[in-house]
Amino acid sequence: MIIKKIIAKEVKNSRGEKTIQVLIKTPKANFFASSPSGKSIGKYEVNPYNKSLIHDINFINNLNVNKINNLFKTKLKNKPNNFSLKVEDIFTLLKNLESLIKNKLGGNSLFALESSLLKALAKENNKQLFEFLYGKKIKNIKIRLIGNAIGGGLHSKGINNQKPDYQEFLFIPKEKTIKENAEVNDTVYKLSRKVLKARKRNDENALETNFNNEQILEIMNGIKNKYKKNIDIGIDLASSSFYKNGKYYYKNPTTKFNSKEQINYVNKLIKKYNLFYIEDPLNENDFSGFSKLLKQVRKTDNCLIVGDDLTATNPKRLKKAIKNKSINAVIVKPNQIGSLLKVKEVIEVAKKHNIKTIISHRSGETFDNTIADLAVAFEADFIKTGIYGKERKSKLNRLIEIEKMLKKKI
Ligand code: 2PG
Ligand code: MG
Repeated sequence: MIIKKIIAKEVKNSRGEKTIQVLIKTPKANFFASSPSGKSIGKYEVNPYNKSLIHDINFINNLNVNKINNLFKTKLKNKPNNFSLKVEDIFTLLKNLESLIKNKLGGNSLFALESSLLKALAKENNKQLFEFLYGKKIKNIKIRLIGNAIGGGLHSKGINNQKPDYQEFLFIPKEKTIKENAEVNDTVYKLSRKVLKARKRNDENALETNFNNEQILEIMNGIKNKYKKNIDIGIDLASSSFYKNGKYYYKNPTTKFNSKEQINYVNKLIKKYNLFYIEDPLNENDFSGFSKLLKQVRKTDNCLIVGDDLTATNPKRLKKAIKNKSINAVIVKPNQIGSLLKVKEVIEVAKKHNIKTIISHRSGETFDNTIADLAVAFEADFIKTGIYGKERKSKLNRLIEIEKMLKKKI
Protein backbone atom coordinates (compact mmCIF):
# COMPACT_ATOMS: atom_id res chain seq x y z
CA MET A 1 0.00 0.00 0.00
CA ILE A 2 1.28 3.43 -0.81
CA ILE A 3 -0.25 6.11 1.35
CA LYS A 4 -0.45 9.29 -0.67
CA LYS A 5 -1.61 11.57 2.08
CA ILE A 6 -2.73 11.63 5.70
CA ILE A 7 -5.04 14.49 6.58
CA ALA A 8 -6.39 15.16 10.06
CA LYS A 9 -9.11 17.68 10.69
CA GLU A 10 -11.61 18.84 13.25
CA VAL A 11 -15.20 17.51 13.03
CA LYS A 12 -18.15 17.67 15.43
CA ASN A 13 -19.49 14.76 17.46
CA SER A 14 -23.16 14.10 18.28
CA ARG A 15 -22.96 16.56 21.18
CA GLY A 16 -21.58 19.27 18.91
CA GLU A 17 -18.13 19.05 20.49
CA LYS A 18 -14.95 19.16 18.47
CA THR A 19 -13.23 15.88 17.77
CA ILE A 20 -10.71 14.49 15.31
CA GLN A 21 -11.17 12.85 11.94
CA VAL A 22 -8.31 11.25 10.02
CA LEU A 23 -8.35 10.64 6.28
CA ILE A 24 -5.90 8.32 4.56
CA LYS A 25 -5.60 8.67 0.81
CA THR A 26 -4.32 5.71 -1.17
CA PRO A 27 -4.42 5.13 -4.93
CA LYS A 28 -7.51 2.95 -4.30
CA ALA A 29 -9.72 5.24 -2.24
CA ASN A 30 -10.08 7.56 0.74
CA PHE A 31 -10.46 6.05 4.19
CA PHE A 32 -11.94 7.99 7.08
CA ALA A 33 -12.03 7.36 10.80
CA SER A 34 -13.04 9.58 13.69
CA SER A 35 -13.10 9.37 17.46
CA PRO A 36 -15.95 9.83 19.94
CA SER A 37 -15.70 11.69 23.27
CA GLY A 38 -16.86 10.85 26.76
CA LYS A 39 -18.50 13.05 29.36
CA SER A 40 -18.22 10.82 32.40
CA ILE A 41 -14.50 10.60 31.78
CA GLY A 42 -12.54 8.37 34.12
CA LYS A 43 -9.54 9.76 35.95
CA TYR A 44 -7.38 6.99 34.49
CA GLU A 45 -8.19 7.47 30.83
CA VAL A 46 -5.40 8.86 28.67
CA ASN A 47 -5.91 12.44 27.53
CA PRO A 48 -7.91 12.62 24.29
CA TYR A 49 -5.28 14.94 22.83
CA ASN A 50 -1.65 15.55 23.59
CA LYS A 51 -1.60 19.25 24.55
CA SER A 52 -4.59 20.10 22.33
CA LEU A 53 -6.72 19.00 19.40
CA ILE A 54 -4.89 21.46 17.16
CA HIS A 55 -1.54 20.10 18.30
CA ASP A 56 -2.57 16.55 17.33
CA ILE A 57 -4.05 17.65 14.01
CA ASN A 58 -0.81 19.41 13.14
CA PHE A 59 1.25 16.46 14.29
CA ILE A 60 -0.67 14.05 12.06
CA ASN A 61 -0.64 16.42 9.11
CA ASN A 62 3.12 16.75 9.46
CA LEU A 63 3.74 13.01 9.66
CA ASN A 64 6.26 11.92 7.12
CA VAL A 65 4.19 9.71 4.81
CA ASN A 66 7.33 8.14 3.34
CA LYS A 67 8.38 6.98 6.77
CA ILE A 68 5.01 5.34 7.28
CA ASN A 69 5.13 3.73 3.86
CA ASN A 70 8.57 2.45 4.80
CA LEU A 71 7.08 0.62 7.75
CA PHE A 72 5.53 -1.73 5.23
CA LYS A 73 8.66 -2.12 3.21
CA THR A 74 11.39 -2.62 5.73
CA LYS A 75 9.86 -3.67 9.02
CA LEU A 76 7.50 -6.19 7.52
CA LYS A 77 9.91 -7.20 4.80
CA ASN A 78 7.08 -6.98 2.34
CA LYS A 79 6.81 -5.30 -0.96
CA PRO A 80 4.95 -2.02 -0.75
CA ASN A 81 2.39 -3.16 -3.28
CA ASN A 82 0.57 -6.33 -3.75
CA PHE A 83 1.05 -8.08 -0.44
CA SER A 84 -1.15 -10.01 1.88
CA LEU A 85 -0.83 -9.26 5.59
CA LYS A 86 -1.23 -11.76 8.40
CA VAL A 87 -2.80 -10.72 11.69
CA GLU A 88 0.62 -10.76 13.42
CA ASP A 89 1.96 -8.46 10.70
CA ILE A 90 -0.87 -6.01 11.24
CA PHE A 91 -0.10 -5.67 14.90
CA THR A 92 3.63 -5.47 14.26
CA LEU A 93 2.84 -2.63 11.94
CA LEU A 94 0.81 -0.85 14.62
CA LYS A 95 3.66 -1.38 17.06
CA ASN A 96 6.08 0.21 14.60
CA LEU A 97 3.68 3.05 13.99
CA GLU A 98 3.36 3.66 17.72
CA SER A 99 7.13 3.74 18.17
CA LEU A 100 7.33 6.26 15.37
CA ILE A 101 4.73 8.42 17.10
CA LYS A 102 6.45 8.15 20.50
CA ASN A 103 3.46 9.07 22.68
CA LYS A 104 3.03 12.36 20.85
CA LEU A 105 -0.70 11.80 20.31
CA GLY A 106 -3.68 11.62 22.67
CA GLY A 107 -6.15 8.73 22.81
CA ASN A 108 -8.67 10.17 20.37
CA SER A 109 -6.05 11.02 17.78
CA LEU A 110 -4.19 7.72 17.95
CA PHE A 111 -7.42 5.72 17.71
CA ALA A 112 -8.60 7.69 14.66
CA LEU A 113 -5.19 7.38 12.99
CA GLU A 114 -4.89 3.64 13.61
CA SER A 115 -8.50 2.98 12.58
CA SER A 116 -8.14 4.83 9.29
CA LEU A 117 -4.89 3.03 8.57
CA LEU A 118 -6.47 -0.36 9.28
CA LYS A 119 -9.45 0.43 7.07
CA ALA A 120 -7.06 1.28 4.22
CA LEU A 121 -5.00 -1.86 4.81
CA ALA A 122 -8.06 -4.09 4.95
CA LYS A 123 -9.21 -2.76 1.59
CA GLU A 124 -5.72 -3.21 0.15
CA ASN A 125 -5.98 -6.86 1.18
CA ASN A 126 -9.50 -7.09 -0.28
CA LYS A 127 -10.98 -7.84 3.10
CA GLN A 128 -13.59 -6.44 5.41
CA LEU A 129 -12.03 -4.80 8.46
CA PHE A 130 -13.37 -7.45 10.86
CA GLU A 131 -12.06 -10.39 8.79
CA PHE A 132 -8.77 -8.66 8.21
CA LEU A 133 -8.26 -8.27 11.97
CA TYR A 134 -9.54 -11.73 12.83
CA GLY A 135 -7.32 -13.52 10.34
CA LYS A 136 -9.27 -16.77 10.21
CA LYS A 137 -12.72 -17.57 8.87
CA ILE A 138 -15.46 -16.34 11.16
CA LYS A 139 -18.46 -18.62 11.25
CA ASN A 140 -20.93 -16.68 13.32
CA ILE A 141 -21.03 -13.89 15.85
CA LYS A 142 -22.34 -14.22 19.33
CA ILE A 143 -22.20 -10.61 20.47
CA ARG A 144 -25.09 -9.50 22.67
CA LEU A 145 -26.39 -5.95 22.47
CA ILE A 146 -26.52 -3.68 25.47
CA GLY A 147 -28.89 -0.84 24.64
CA ASN A 148 -29.01 2.38 26.61
CA ALA A 149 -32.71 3.26 26.74
CA ILE A 150 -33.15 5.65 29.67
CA GLY A 151 -30.63 8.12 30.98
CA GLY A 152 -29.63 10.11 34.02
CA GLY A 153 -26.46 11.33 35.75
CA LEU A 154 -23.97 13.39 33.81
CA HIS A 155 -25.49 12.56 30.44
CA SER A 156 -28.92 14.03 31.22
CA LYS A 157 -30.51 17.35 32.02
CA GLY A 158 -33.64 15.74 33.44
CA ILE A 159 -37.07 17.28 33.66
CA ASN A 160 -37.58 20.32 35.90
CA ASN A 161 -34.16 19.75 37.39
CA GLN A 162 -34.97 16.21 38.39
CA LYS A 163 -33.33 13.16 36.90
CA PRO A 164 -32.25 9.67 37.92
CA ASP A 165 -28.80 9.42 39.49
CA TYR A 166 -27.77 6.34 37.55
CA GLN A 167 -26.28 7.30 34.22
CA GLU A 168 -27.76 4.51 32.10
CA PHE A 169 -30.65 2.06 32.19
CA LEU A 170 -29.88 -0.80 29.86
CA PHE A 171 -31.87 -3.47 28.05
CA ILE A 172 -29.88 -6.56 27.08
CA PRO A 173 -32.03 -8.81 24.88
CA LYS A 174 -31.26 -12.46 24.43
CA GLU A 175 -32.68 -13.42 21.03
CA LYS A 176 -30.73 -15.48 18.51
CA THR A 177 -29.51 -12.86 16.07
CA ILE A 178 -28.18 -9.32 16.26
CA LYS A 179 -30.96 -8.20 13.97
CA GLU A 180 -33.63 -9.62 16.29
CA ASN A 181 -31.92 -8.17 19.33
CA ALA A 182 -31.77 -4.74 17.70
CA GLU A 183 -35.50 -5.00 16.96
CA VAL A 184 -36.26 -5.94 20.56
CA ASN A 185 -34.30 -2.91 21.74
CA ASP A 186 -36.21 -0.64 19.33
CA THR A 187 -39.46 -1.96 20.76
CA VAL A 188 -38.54 -1.67 24.44
CA TYR A 189 -37.22 1.82 23.75
CA LYS A 190 -40.59 2.81 22.28
CA LEU A 191 -42.45 1.15 25.15
CA SER A 192 -40.25 2.96 27.70
CA ARG A 193 -40.95 6.25 25.94
CA LYS A 194 -44.65 5.61 26.23
CA VAL A 195 -44.66 4.57 29.88
CA LEU A 196 -42.34 7.39 30.95
CA LYS A 197 -44.20 9.83 28.72
CA ALA A 198 -40.71 10.94 27.70
CA ARG A 199 -40.42 13.77 25.23
CA LYS A 200 -36.70 14.53 25.36
CA ARG A 201 -33.53 12.63 24.69
CA ASN A 202 -30.15 13.00 26.38
CA ASP A 203 -26.56 13.01 25.11
CA GLU A 204 -26.75 9.40 24.01
CA ASN A 205 -30.32 9.66 22.74
CA ALA A 206 -31.51 7.80 25.82
CA LEU A 207 -34.84 9.00 27.21
CA GLU A 208 -34.91 11.89 29.67
CA THR A 209 -37.16 11.50 32.69
CA ASN A 210 -37.72 12.72 36.23
CA PHE A 211 -38.70 9.28 37.51
CA ASN A 212 -36.31 8.09 40.19
CA ASN A 213 -33.79 5.26 40.02
CA GLU A 214 -35.90 2.44 41.42
CA GLN A 215 -39.13 3.56 39.74
CA ILE A 216 -37.36 3.15 36.42
CA LEU A 217 -36.12 -0.33 37.29
CA GLU A 218 -39.70 -1.22 38.22
CA ILE A 219 -40.91 0.11 34.86
CA MET A 220 -38.22 -1.79 32.96
CA ASN A 221 -39.21 -5.05 34.61
CA GLY A 222 -42.84 -4.28 33.80
CA ILE A 223 -41.96 -3.76 30.13
CA LYS A 224 -39.91 -6.94 30.06
CA ASN A 225 -42.74 -9.01 31.55
CA LYS A 226 -45.39 -7.54 29.31
CA TYR A 227 -43.35 -7.87 26.14
CA LYS A 228 -42.56 -11.50 27.05
CA LYS A 229 -39.17 -11.49 25.39
CA ASN A 230 -36.01 -12.83 26.88
CA ILE A 231 -34.39 -9.63 28.07
CA ASP A 232 -31.87 -8.90 30.81
CA ILE A 233 -31.72 -5.59 32.59
CA GLY A 234 -28.67 -3.58 33.58
CA ILE A 235 -27.47 -0.21 34.83
CA ASP A 236 -24.37 1.94 34.59
CA LEU A 237 -24.22 3.82 37.87
CA ALA A 238 -21.08 5.72 36.81
CA SER A 239 -20.78 6.18 40.54
CA SER A 240 -17.51 8.14 40.47
CA SER A 241 -19.58 11.05 39.17
CA PHE A 242 -21.52 11.33 42.47
CA TYR A 243 -18.80 10.18 44.86
CA LYS A 244 -16.94 12.58 47.11
CA ASN A 245 -14.70 12.00 50.15
CA GLY A 246 -15.85 8.49 50.89
CA LYS A 247 -19.56 9.02 50.24
CA TYR A 248 -22.00 8.45 47.41
CA TYR A 249 -24.45 11.36 47.17
CA TYR A 250 -27.82 10.51 45.61
CA LYS A 251 -30.31 13.19 44.67
CA ASN A 252 -33.32 11.25 43.40
CA PRO A 253 -34.27 10.41 46.14
CA THR A 254 -31.77 12.26 48.36
CA THR A 255 -29.58 9.97 50.40
CA LYS A 256 -25.93 9.28 51.01
CA PHE A 257 -24.05 6.05 51.49
CA ASN A 258 -20.56 5.18 52.63
CA SER A 259 -18.74 2.44 50.76
CA LYS A 260 -20.15 -0.40 52.86
CA GLU A 261 -23.70 0.92 52.55
CA GLN A 262 -23.24 1.36 48.81
CA ILE A 263 -22.17 -2.28 48.46
CA ASN A 264 -25.20 -3.49 50.42
CA TYR A 265 -27.49 -1.18 48.49
CA VAL A 266 -26.26 -2.43 45.10
CA ASN A 267 -26.45 -6.02 46.29
CA LYS A 268 -30.08 -5.49 47.28
CA LEU A 269 -30.86 -3.79 43.96
CA ILE A 270 -29.51 -6.80 42.07
CA LYS A 271 -31.83 -9.12 43.94
CA LYS A 272 -34.90 -6.89 44.01
CA TYR A 273 -34.85 -6.08 40.29
CA ASN A 274 -33.14 -9.20 39.05
CA LEU A 275 -30.29 -7.20 37.53
CA PHE A 276 -27.89 -8.93 35.19
CA TYR A 277 -25.40 -6.11 34.64
CA ILE A 278 -23.99 -3.41 36.95
CA GLU A 279 -21.35 -1.02 35.62
CA ASP A 280 -19.16 1.12 37.90
CA PRO A 281 -21.16 0.49 41.10
CA LEU A 282 -18.28 1.91 43.14
CA ASN A 283 -15.82 4.69 42.60
CA GLU A 284 -12.90 4.32 40.22
CA ASN A 285 -10.29 3.69 42.93
CA ASP A 286 -12.21 1.19 45.00
CA PHE A 287 -10.79 -2.14 43.80
CA SER A 288 -11.50 -3.71 47.18
CA GLY A 289 -15.10 -2.44 47.33
CA PHE A 290 -15.70 -3.98 43.90
CA SER A 291 -14.28 -7.27 45.11
CA LYS A 292 -16.48 -7.29 48.24
CA LEU A 293 -19.51 -6.76 46.05
CA LEU A 294 -18.47 -9.42 43.55
CA LYS A 295 -17.93 -11.90 46.38
CA GLN A 296 -21.43 -11.31 47.70
CA VAL A 297 -22.98 -11.42 44.25
CA ARG A 298 -21.19 -14.62 43.25
CA LYS A 299 -22.83 -16.55 46.06
CA THR A 300 -26.35 -16.12 44.82
CA ASP A 301 -26.68 -14.23 41.56
CA ASN A 302 -25.70 -14.41 37.95
CA CYS A 303 -24.74 -10.77 37.59
CA LEU A 304 -21.92 -9.01 35.78
CA ILE A 305 -19.96 -6.54 37.90
CA VAL A 306 -18.45 -4.35 35.24
CA GLY A 307 -15.44 -2.03 35.39
CA ASP A 308 -15.38 1.07 33.21
CA ASP A 309 -13.84 4.06 35.00
CA LEU A 310 -12.18 1.49 37.29
CA THR A 311 -10.24 -0.16 34.47
CA ALA A 312 -10.14 2.61 31.80
CA THR A 313 -9.22 0.11 29.01
CA ASN A 314 -5.77 0.00 30.56
CA PRO A 315 -4.07 -3.43 30.71
CA LYS A 316 -2.34 -2.55 34.00
CA ARG A 317 -5.58 -1.54 35.71
CA LEU A 318 -7.36 -4.59 34.33
CA LYS A 319 -4.60 -6.84 35.74
CA LYS A 320 -4.99 -5.12 39.11
CA ALA A 321 -8.76 -5.68 38.99
CA ILE A 322 -8.18 -9.35 38.16
CA LYS A 323 -5.65 -9.76 40.96
CA ASN A 324 -8.11 -8.21 43.41
CA LYS A 325 -11.03 -10.23 42.02
CA SER A 326 -12.88 -6.94 41.57
CA ILE A 327 -14.85 -7.60 38.37
CA ASN A 328 -16.21 -10.34 36.14
CA ALA A 329 -16.70 -8.06 33.11
CA VAL A 330 -14.87 -5.11 31.59
CA ILE A 331 -15.78 -2.18 29.36
CA VAL A 332 -13.47 -1.60 26.41
CA LYS A 333 -13.52 1.91 24.95
CA PRO A 334 -10.71 2.26 22.41
CA ASN A 335 -10.25 6.01 22.85
CA GLN A 336 -9.80 5.61 26.63
CA ILE A 337 -6.35 4.25 25.80
CA GLY A 338 -5.88 5.20 22.10
CA SER A 339 -3.69 2.28 21.11
CA LEU A 340 -5.41 -0.61 19.37
CA LEU A 341 -2.55 -2.82 20.51
CA LYS A 342 -3.55 -2.10 24.10
CA VAL A 343 -7.22 -2.64 23.25
CA LYS A 344 -6.28 -6.06 21.92
CA GLU A 345 -4.18 -6.77 25.01
CA VAL A 346 -7.04 -5.79 27.34
CA ILE A 347 -9.38 -8.19 25.55
CA GLU A 348 -6.83 -11.01 25.54
CA VAL A 349 -6.06 -10.60 29.23
CA ALA A 350 -9.78 -10.47 30.04
CA LYS A 351 -10.53 -13.61 28.05
CA LYS A 352 -7.65 -15.47 29.66
CA HIS A 353 -9.17 -14.77 33.07
CA ASN A 354 -12.76 -15.45 32.11
CA ILE A 355 -13.76 -11.80 32.32
CA LYS A 356 -16.59 -10.89 29.92
CA THR A 357 -15.74 -8.12 27.44
CA ILE A 358 -17.97 -5.24 26.40
CA ILE A 359 -16.87 -2.97 23.54
CA SER A 360 -18.51 0.38 24.11
CA HIS A 361 -19.41 3.62 22.39
CA ARG A 362 -18.91 7.01 24.11
CA SER A 363 -21.65 9.47 24.97
CA GLY A 364 -20.50 11.95 22.29
CA GLU A 365 -20.38 9.78 19.18
CA THR A 366 -19.62 10.09 15.47
CA PHE A 367 -20.87 8.01 12.54
CA ASP A 368 -17.70 5.94 12.62
CA ASN A 369 -18.54 2.27 13.11
CA THR A 370 -15.08 0.81 13.64
CA ILE A 371 -16.10 -0.51 17.08
CA ALA A 372 -18.57 -2.89 15.41
CA ASP A 373 -15.76 -4.50 13.40
CA LEU A 374 -13.51 -4.55 16.46
CA ALA A 375 -16.21 -6.29 18.50
CA VAL A 376 -16.46 -9.02 15.85
CA ALA A 377 -12.72 -9.37 15.23
CA PHE A 378 -11.83 -9.46 18.93
CA GLU A 379 -14.82 -11.70 19.74
CA ALA A 380 -16.28 -9.39 22.37
CA ASP A 381 -19.14 -10.83 24.40
CA PHE A 382 -21.20 -7.62 24.24
CA ILE A 383 -21.39 -4.26 22.54
CA LYS A 384 -22.84 -1.31 24.41
CA THR A 385 -24.35 1.50 22.40
CA GLY A 386 -27.42 3.67 22.29
CA ILE A 387 -30.62 2.48 20.65
CA TYR A 388 -31.77 5.61 18.85
CA GLY A 389 -30.09 8.07 16.48
CA LYS A 390 -27.83 7.83 13.44
CA GLU A 391 -24.53 7.71 15.33
CA ARG A 392 -25.72 4.72 17.40
CA LYS A 393 -27.51 3.00 14.51
CA SER A 394 -24.35 3.12 12.39
CA LYS A 395 -22.74 0.62 14.79
CA LEU A 396 -25.83 -1.58 15.00
CA ASN A 397 -26.39 -1.54 11.26
CA ARG A 398 -22.78 -2.49 10.63
CA LEU A 399 -23.17 -5.48 12.97
CA ILE A 400 -26.36 -6.52 11.19
CA GLU A 401 -24.56 -6.17 7.87
CA ILE A 402 -21.68 -8.34 9.11
CA GLU A 403 -24.16 -10.92 10.40
CA LYS A 404 -25.78 -11.00 6.96
CA MET A 405 -22.41 -11.36 5.19
CA LEU A 406 -21.45 -14.28 7.42
CA LYS A 407 -24.77 -16.05 6.86
CA LYS A 408 -24.33 -15.82 3.11
CA LYS A 409 -20.92 -17.43 3.32
CA ILE A 410 -22.12 -20.49 5.25
C1 2PG B 1 -20.03 5.23 29.98
C2 2PG B 1 -19.97 6.07 28.73
C3 2PG B 1 -20.78 5.60 27.56
P1 2PG B 1 -19.02 8.46 28.56
O1 2PG B 1 -19.88 5.74 31.09
O2 2PG B 1 -20.13 4.03 29.91
O3 2PG B 1 -22.11 5.43 27.80
O4 2PG B 1 -20.17 7.41 28.98
O5 2PG B 1 -18.73 8.23 27.14
O6 2PG B 1 -19.62 9.81 28.85
O7 2PG B 1 -17.83 8.16 29.43
MG1 MG C 1 -19.69 3.64 32.08
